[in-house]
Amino acid sequence: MNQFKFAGRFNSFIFKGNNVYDAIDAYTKMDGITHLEFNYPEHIEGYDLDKIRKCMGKLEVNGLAVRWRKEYINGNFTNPDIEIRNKVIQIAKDACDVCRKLGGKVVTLWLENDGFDYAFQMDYEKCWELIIKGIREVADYAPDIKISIEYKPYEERNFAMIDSTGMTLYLIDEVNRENVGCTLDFCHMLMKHDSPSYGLALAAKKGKLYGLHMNDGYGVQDSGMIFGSINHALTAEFVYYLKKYDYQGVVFFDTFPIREEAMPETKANIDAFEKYAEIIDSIGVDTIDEIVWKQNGIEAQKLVLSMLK
Ligand SMILES: [Mn+2]
Repeated sequence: MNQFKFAGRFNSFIFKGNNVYDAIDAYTKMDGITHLEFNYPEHIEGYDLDKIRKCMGKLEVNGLAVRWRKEYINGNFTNPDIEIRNKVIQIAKDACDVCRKLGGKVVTLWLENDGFDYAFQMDYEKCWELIIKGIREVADYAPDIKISIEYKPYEERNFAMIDSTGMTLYLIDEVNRENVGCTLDFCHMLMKHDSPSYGLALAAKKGKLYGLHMNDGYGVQDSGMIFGSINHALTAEFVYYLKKYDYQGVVFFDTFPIREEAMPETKANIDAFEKYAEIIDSIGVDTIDEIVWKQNGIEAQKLVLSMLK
């Protein structure tokens, strides 16, 4: 049985009035959590790296996710203001430096403002090239860091430039750098009506699956619900493919406990993931392979039902 590495979302604690040190402290007390995942700059600025390292204890850092807020709403790599665009790139480079200092390996880029809302608002080819150039600049600056692109189909913009698994893999191909891959967010995939496992398989086959944001939802919005709470069959299939491709990265739970308490909600995610991993192991990847190879809907459904025993 492969041992998965788990990380939780800092903001689950911070949005309830805690600071980063409190959140780290909570994670050190939780069974199952092995890694930390910071937002940059928000979880680093105003904090002391040495104190963070001290608080971490045995926990490791997986990486940082860049957040460009407020002044960046008109675009990240596609920002029409060249000075703001330069700042966007600088923040991503700074994130790589901090990531390395904390022993992390992955910097996640969600291009939340690189999109459009109106017809005639954007020169698509020009902006596509700006994204490619921007990502290359960051990737070449930090060749030892994995630059991982997380797509989301819409929100903050009505249309995101990088809006699907297919577009993400196309982007990775065009960027053409050894250290550029992707992070797949289960809810974002559901929002796009992308099959989560299909995307996982294609990204993993290319060696480009750098990260996971695990959660669940109904597909209309970024629900950020507890892993495995809604889509039983899709979740089980996803864990089967993670085992099949021997995913070695960190499993980060990108869930939003707004009304739930952060600690038991994090535990509920880990418990669910481990339960699914156990179910897949008990049936066996090889046995599931044989069912999948039949390409038969009834056989597939029998397998899903057998998991409820
Ligand atoms: Mn996410």
